Amino acid sequence: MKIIRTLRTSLALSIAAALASTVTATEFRSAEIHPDDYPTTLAVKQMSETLKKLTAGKHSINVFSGGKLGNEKDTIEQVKIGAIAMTRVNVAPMNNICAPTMVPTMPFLFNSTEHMRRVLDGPIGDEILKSCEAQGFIALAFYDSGSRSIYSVKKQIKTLADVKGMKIRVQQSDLWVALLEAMGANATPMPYGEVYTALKTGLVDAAENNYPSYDSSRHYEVAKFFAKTEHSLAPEILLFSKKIWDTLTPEDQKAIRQAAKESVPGMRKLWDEREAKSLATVKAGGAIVTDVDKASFQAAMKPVYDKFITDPKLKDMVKRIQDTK
Ligand code: BDP
Repeated sequence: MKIIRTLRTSLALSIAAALASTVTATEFRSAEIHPDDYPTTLAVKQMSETLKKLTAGKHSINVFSGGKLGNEKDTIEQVKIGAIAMTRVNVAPMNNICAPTMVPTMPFLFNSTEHMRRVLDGPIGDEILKSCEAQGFIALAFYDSGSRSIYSVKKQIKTLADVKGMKIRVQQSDLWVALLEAMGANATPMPYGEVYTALKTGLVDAAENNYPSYDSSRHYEVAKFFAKTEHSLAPEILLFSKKIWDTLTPEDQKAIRQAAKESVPGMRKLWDEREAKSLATVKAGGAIVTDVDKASFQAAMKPVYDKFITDPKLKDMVKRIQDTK
Protein backbone atom coordinates (compact mmCIF):
# COMPACT_ATOMS: atom_id res chain seq x y z
CA MET A 1 0.00 0.00 0.00
CA LYS A 2 2.64 2.34 1.16
CA ILE A 3 4.75 1.67 -1.94
CA ILE A 4 1.79 2.39 -4.22
CA ARG A 5 1.06 5.63 -2.41
CA THR A 6 4.69 6.70 -2.72
CA LEU A 7 4.67 5.82 -6.38
CA ARG A 8 1.50 7.80 -6.93
CA THR A 9 2.93 10.80 -5.16
CA SER A 10 6.13 10.74 -7.14
CA LEU A 11 4.18 10.32 -10.38
CA ALA A 12 2.01 13.31 -9.49
CA LEU A 13 5.10 15.33 -8.68
CA SER A 14 6.79 14.52 -11.96
CA ILE A 15 3.63 15.40 -13.91
CA ALA A 16 3.48 18.71 -12.04
CA ALA A 17 7.13 19.38 -12.82
CA ALA A 18 6.61 18.58 -16.50
CA LEU A 19 3.61 20.89 -16.63
CA ALA A 20 5.51 23.67 -14.89
CA SER A 21 8.35 23.44 -17.38
CA THR A 22 5.97 23.63 -20.36
CA VAL A 23 4.18 26.58 -18.81
CA THR A 24 7.37 28.56 -18.23
CA ALA A 25 8.93 28.00 -21.69
CA THR A 26 6.94 30.37 -23.80
CA GLU A 27 6.64 31.56 -27.33
CA PHE A 28 4.85 34.87 -26.94
CA ARG A 29 2.49 35.88 -29.72
CA SER A 30 2.96 39.41 -31.06
CA ALA A 31 0.54 41.18 -33.39
CA GLU A 32 1.66 43.32 -36.33
CA ILE A 33 -0.42 44.82 -39.12
CA HIS A 34 2.53 45.39 -41.47
CA PRO A 35 3.98 42.75 -43.82
CA ASP A 36 7.03 40.58 -43.11
CA ASP A 37 9.59 42.91 -44.70
CA TYR A 38 8.46 46.06 -42.84
CA PRO A 39 10.95 47.54 -40.32
CA THR A 40 8.61 47.08 -37.32
CA THR A 41 8.09 43.37 -38.13
CA LEU A 42 11.80 42.80 -38.61
CA ALA A 43 12.62 44.62 -35.37
CA VAL A 44 10.32 42.45 -33.24
CA LYS A 45 11.81 39.36 -34.89
CA GLN A 46 15.23 40.69 -33.91
CA MET A 47 13.91 41.25 -30.39
CA SER A 48 12.89 37.58 -30.31
CA GLU A 49 16.44 36.50 -31.20
CA THR A 50 17.87 38.62 -28.39
CA LEU A 51 15.27 37.32 -25.95
CA LYS A 52 16.14 33.74 -26.85
CA LYS A 53 19.80 34.43 -26.11
CA LEU A 54 19.10 36.23 -22.86
CA THR A 55 16.85 33.45 -21.55
CA ALA A 56 18.89 30.50 -22.91
CA GLY A 57 16.10 29.57 -25.28
CA LYS A 58 13.32 29.71 -22.71
CA HIS A 59 11.40 32.57 -24.30
CA SER A 60 10.84 33.75 -27.85
CA ILE A 61 8.33 35.82 -29.82
CA ASN A 62 6.28 34.70 -32.76
CA VAL A 63 5.28 37.70 -34.87
CA PHE A 64 1.91 37.41 -36.61
CA SER A 65 2.35 39.96 -39.40
CA GLY A 66 -0.06 41.36 -41.98
CA GLY A 67 -2.89 41.91 -39.51
CA LYS A 68 -3.51 38.18 -38.97
CA LEU A 69 -4.50 38.84 -35.34
CA GLY A 70 -6.76 41.80 -36.19
CA ASN A 71 -6.58 45.56 -36.54
CA GLU A 72 -4.59 47.63 -34.05
CA LYS A 73 -7.52 48.59 -31.84
CA ASP A 74 -8.57 44.95 -31.54
CA THR A 75 -5.07 43.69 -30.79
CA ILE A 76 -4.75 46.28 -28.00
CA GLU A 77 -7.91 44.83 -26.43
CA GLN A 78 -6.53 41.30 -26.82
CA VAL A 79 -3.28 42.30 -25.14
CA LYS A 80 -5.18 43.92 -22.30
CA ILE A 81 -7.06 40.71 -21.50
CA GLY A 82 -3.94 38.57 -22.01
CA ALA A 83 -5.19 36.71 -25.10
CA ILE A 84 -2.12 37.99 -26.99
CA ALA A 85 1.16 38.76 -25.21
CA MET A 86 2.35 41.63 -27.38
CA THR A 87 1.37 44.06 -30.09
CA ARG A 88 3.26 46.69 -32.06
CA VAL A 89 0.98 49.61 -32.84
CA ASN A 90 1.18 53.30 -33.58
CA VAL A 91 0.63 55.50 -30.51
CA ALA A 92 -2.62 56.75 -32.13
CA PRO A 93 -4.94 53.94 -31.00
CA MET A 94 -3.50 54.38 -27.46
CA ASN A 95 -4.35 58.11 -27.37
CA ASN A 96 -7.84 57.58 -25.94
CA ILE A 97 -6.58 54.92 -23.49
CA CYS A 98 -3.44 56.52 -22.11
CA ALA A 99 -3.36 60.33 -22.37
CA PRO A 100 0.45 60.89 -22.29
CA THR A 101 0.73 58.99 -25.61
CA MET A 102 -0.95 62.04 -27.16
CA VAL A 103 2.12 64.15 -26.49
CA PRO A 104 4.50 62.61 -29.09
CA THR A 105 1.63 62.75 -31.61
CA MET A 106 1.17 66.51 -31.26
CA PRO A 107 1.48 68.32 -34.59
CA PHE A 108 4.80 69.97 -35.41
CA LEU A 109 6.08 69.29 -31.88
CA PHE A 110 9.42 67.71 -32.79
CA ASN A 111 11.59 69.79 -35.05
CA SER A 112 13.55 66.84 -36.46
CA THR A 113 13.93 63.08 -36.30
CA GLU A 114 16.97 63.56 -34.06
CA HIS A 115 14.96 65.72 -31.68
CA MET A 116 12.23 63.08 -31.51
CA ARG A 117 14.76 60.28 -30.89
CA ARG A 118 16.53 62.25 -28.16
CA VAL A 119 13.27 62.96 -26.33
CA LEU A 120 11.91 59.41 -26.59
CA ASP A 121 15.25 57.90 -25.52
CA GLY A 122 15.30 60.06 -22.38
CA PRO A 123 13.22 60.47 -19.22
CA ILE A 124 10.19 61.88 -21.10
CA GLY A 125 10.01 58.76 -23.25
CA ASP A 126 10.19 56.59 -20.12
CA GLU A 127 7.42 58.59 -18.44
CA ILE A 128 5.12 58.05 -21.41
CA LEU A 129 5.88 54.32 -21.54
CA LYS A 130 5.33 53.96 -17.80
CA SER A 131 1.99 55.75 -17.96
CA CYS A 132 0.43 52.85 -19.89
CA GLU A 133 0.89 50.44 -16.98
CA ALA A 134 -2.16 51.64 -15.07
CA GLN A 135 -4.23 50.73 -18.13
CA GLY A 136 -2.90 47.15 -18.25
CA PHE A 137 0.05 47.56 -20.61
CA ILE A 138 3.80 47.24 -20.11
CA ALA A 139 5.01 49.59 -22.83
CA LEU A 140 8.49 48.35 -23.71
CA ALA A 141 9.85 50.76 -26.32
CA PHE A 142 9.12 53.28 -29.05
CA TYR A 143 9.96 52.63 -32.67
CA ASP A 144 10.33 55.29 -35.38
CA SER A 145 7.46 55.98 -37.74
CA GLY A 146 8.89 58.93 -39.66
CA SER A 147 6.80 61.96 -40.46
CA ARG A 148 3.24 61.72 -41.70
CA SER A 149 1.96 63.67 -44.70
CA ILE A 150 -1.34 63.91 -46.59
CA TYR A 151 -1.82 62.15 -49.92
CA SER A 152 -4.85 62.61 -52.11
CA VAL A 153 -6.59 60.98 -55.06
CA LYS A 154 -7.60 63.96 -57.18
CA LYS A 155 -5.95 67.20 -56.27
CA GLN A 156 -2.52 68.35 -55.23
CA ILE A 157 -2.49 70.09 -51.85
CA LYS A 158 -0.28 73.19 -51.71
CA THR A 159 -1.63 75.23 -48.82
CA LEU A 160 -3.99 74.75 -45.88
CA ALA A 161 -6.88 76.20 -47.92
CA ASP A 162 -6.70 73.21 -50.30
CA VAL A 163 -7.55 70.79 -47.46
CA LYS A 164 -10.86 72.51 -46.68
CA GLY A 165 -13.79 70.09 -46.97
CA MET A 166 -11.65 67.13 -48.07
CA LYS A 167 -12.68 63.78 -46.63
CA ILE A 168 -9.51 62.44 -45.05
CA ARG A 169 -9.00 59.08 -43.36
CA VAL A 170 -7.41 59.27 -39.91
CA GLN A 171 -6.36 56.72 -37.30
CA GLN A 172 -8.89 55.77 -34.62
CA SER A 173 -8.16 58.50 -32.08
CA ASP A 174 -10.08 61.62 -31.01
CA LEU A 175 -6.88 63.60 -31.22
CA TRP A 176 -6.36 62.60 -34.85
CA VAL A 177 -9.93 63.56 -35.73
CA ALA A 178 -9.40 66.99 -34.16
CA LEU A 179 -6.02 67.42 -35.82
CA LEU A 180 -7.38 66.99 -39.33
CA GLU A 181 -10.52 68.96 -38.50
CA ALA A 182 -8.30 71.86 -37.40
CA MET A 183 -6.90 71.76 -40.95
CA GLY A 184 -10.44 72.14 -42.26
CA ALA A 185 -10.83 68.51 -43.35
CA ASN A 186 -13.70 66.18 -42.79
CA ALA A 187 -11.88 63.53 -40.72
CA THR A 188 -12.97 59.90 -41.12
CA PRO A 189 -11.48 57.41 -38.63
CA MET A 190 -11.07 53.83 -39.84
CA PRO A 191 -8.61 50.92 -39.47
CA TYR A 192 -5.55 50.91 -41.70
CA GLY A 193 -6.60 47.77 -43.56
CA GLU A 194 -9.67 49.51 -44.96
CA VAL A 195 -7.93 52.58 -46.36
CA TYR A 196 -6.94 51.24 -49.79
CA THR A 197 -10.54 50.42 -50.70
CA ALA A 198 -11.81 53.66 -49.15
CA LEU A 199 -9.45 55.64 -51.40
CA LYS A 200 -10.24 53.57 -54.44
CA THR A 201 -14.02 53.75 -54.09
CA GLY A 202 -14.05 57.47 -53.23
CA LEU A 203 -15.27 56.93 -49.67
CA VAL A 204 -12.41 59.26 -48.73
CA ASP A 205 -10.48 61.79 -50.84
CA ALA A 206 -7.19 61.40 -49.01
CA ALA A 207 -5.26 59.74 -46.19
CA GLU A 208 -2.03 60.54 -44.36
CA ASN A 209 0.99 58.43 -43.55
CA ASN A 210 4.76 58.03 -43.89
CA TYR A 211 6.59 56.82 -47.05
CA PRO A 212 7.02 53.16 -45.99
CA SER A 213 3.29 52.73 -45.28
CA TYR A 214 2.27 54.71 -48.37
CA ASP A 215 4.46 52.28 -50.30
CA SER A 216 3.75 48.91 -48.63
CA SER A 217 -0.02 49.48 -48.52
CA ARG A 218 0.10 50.48 -52.21
CA HIS A 219 -1.95 53.57 -51.39
CA TYR A 220 0.28 55.43 -53.88
CA GLU A 221 -1.37 53.51 -56.68
CA VAL A 222 -4.73 55.12 -55.90
CA ALA A 223 -3.72 58.42 -54.28
CA LYS A 224 -0.74 59.78 -56.19
CA PHE A 225 -0.56 63.37 -54.89
CA PHE A 226 1.73 63.26 -51.86
CA ALA A 227 1.96 66.68 -50.18
CA LYS A 228 4.79 66.95 -47.66
CA THR A 229 2.81 68.41 -44.75
CA GLU A 230 4.97 66.39 -42.31
CA HIS A 231 2.47 67.29 -39.61
CA SER A 232 3.31 64.59 -37.02
CA LEU A 233 6.13 62.27 -36.04
CA ALA A 234 3.81 60.04 -33.96
CA PRO A 235 5.97 57.00 -33.12
CA GLU A 236 5.16 53.31 -32.86
CA ILE A 237 4.91 51.62 -29.46
CA LEU A 238 5.55 48.04 -28.30
CA LEU A 239 2.99 46.85 -25.78
CA PHE A 240 3.20 43.78 -23.55
CA SER A 241 0.22 42.40 -21.65
CA LYS A 242 0.43 43.29 -17.95
CA LYS A 243 -1.75 40.29 -17.23
CA ILE A 244 0.90 37.95 -18.67
CA TRP A 245 3.79 40.08 -17.39
CA ASP A 246 2.64 39.58 -13.80
CA THR A 247 3.02 35.79 -14.19
CA LEU A 248 6.69 36.08 -15.25
CA THR A 249 9.77 35.99 -13.05
CA PRO A 250 11.68 39.27 -12.47
CA GLU A 251 14.58 37.82 -14.50
CA ASP A 252 12.31 37.13 -17.46
CA GLN A 253 10.74 40.57 -17.21
CA LYS A 254 14.19 42.11 -17.23
CA ALA A 255 15.20 40.08 -20.28
CA ILE A 256 12.07 41.15 -22.19
CA ARG A 257 12.69 44.81 -21.41
CA GLN A 258 16.32 44.53 -22.42
CA ALA A 259 15.54 42.69 -25.66
CA ALA A 260 12.99 45.37 -26.59
CA LYS A 261 15.39 48.24 -25.88
CA GLU A 262 18.18 46.54 -27.80
CA SER A 263 15.96 46.22 -30.87
CA VAL A 264 15.58 50.01 -31.17
CA PRO A 265 18.90 51.02 -32.83
CA GLY A 266 18.57 48.25 -35.44
CA MET A 267 15.00 49.28 -36.11
CA ARG A 268 16.08 52.88 -36.72
CA LYS A 269 18.70 51.78 -39.20
CA LEU A 270 16.14 49.67 -41.07
CA TRP A 271 13.73 52.57 -40.89
CA ASP A 272 16.08 55.11 -42.44
CA GLU A 273 16.92 52.71 -45.25
CA ARG A 274 13.28 51.86 -45.87
CA GLU A 275 12.19 55.51 -45.97
CA ALA A 276 14.65 56.21 -48.78
CA LYS A 277 13.74 53.02 -50.62
CA SER A 278 10.00 53.66 -50.33
CA LEU A 279 10.32 57.21 -51.58
CA ALA A 280 12.07 55.89 -54.68
CA THR A 281 9.45 53.15 -55.14
CA VAL A 282 6.44 55.47 -54.92
CA LYS A 283 8.03 58.00 -57.27
CA ALA A 284 8.81 55.27 -59.79
CA GLY A 285 5.19 54.14 -59.41
CA GLY A 286 3.85 57.54 -60.41
CA ALA A 287 3.48 59.38 -57.09
CA ILE A 288 3.97 63.14 -57.28
CA VAL A 289 5.74 64.32 -54.12
CA THR A 290 5.63 68.07 -53.51
CA ASP A 291 6.34 70.64 -50.81
CA VAL A 292 3.57 72.63 -49.14
CA ASP A 293 3.25 75.97 -47.43
CA LYS A 294 3.99 74.39 -44.05
CA ALA A 295 3.55 77.60 -42.09
CA SER A 296 -0.15 77.72 -42.97
CA PHE A 297 -0.60 74.23 -41.50
CA GLN A 298 1.40 75.00 -38.40
CA ALA A 299 -0.59 78.15 -37.71
CA ALA A 300 -3.85 76.17 -37.64
CA MET A 301 -2.77 73.76 -34.87
CA LYS A 302 -3.33 75.86 -31.75
CA PRO A 303 -6.89 74.57 -31.14
CA VAL A 304 -5.53 71.01 -31.06
CA TYR A 305 -3.12 71.89 -28.26
CA ASP A 306 -5.83 73.88 -26.45
CA LYS A 307 -8.24 70.96 -26.56
CA PHE A 308 -5.96 68.03 -25.70
CA ILE A 309 -3.05 69.42 -23.72
CA THR A 310 -5.06 70.72 -20.76
CA ASP A 311 -3.62 68.58 -17.94
CA PRO A 312 -0.75 70.54 -16.30
CA LYS A 313 1.47 67.43 -16.46
CA LEU A 314 1.00 67.14 -20.21
CA LYS A 315 1.51 70.89 -20.64
CA ASP A 316 4.76 70.60 -18.77
CA MET A 317 5.81 67.63 -20.88
CA VAL A 318 5.17 69.58 -24.09
CA LYS A 319 7.21 72.46 -22.72
CA ARG A 320 10.08 70.16 -21.73
CA ILE A 321 10.08 68.69 -25.24
CA GLN A 322 10.20 72.15 -26.79
CA ASP A 323 13.09 72.98 -24.46
CA THR A 324 15.03 69.82 -25.34
CA LYS A 325 17.80 70.77 -27.70
C1 BDP B 1 1.43 53.33 -39.97
C2 BDP B 1 1.71 52.72 -38.62
C3 BDP B 1 0.61 51.76 -38.25
C4 BDP B 1 -0.72 52.43 -38.33
C5 BDP B 1 -0.90 53.05 -39.70
C6 BDP B 1 -2.23 53.79 -39.81
O1 BDP B 1 2.93 52.01 -38.66
O2 BDP B 1 0.86 51.28 -36.95
O3 BDP B 1 -1.74 51.52 -38.16
O4 BDP B 1 0.15 53.95 -39.97
O5 BDP B 1 -2.28 54.86 -40.38
O6 BDP B 1 2.41 54.28 -40.25
O7 BDP B 1 -3.23 53.25 -39.33
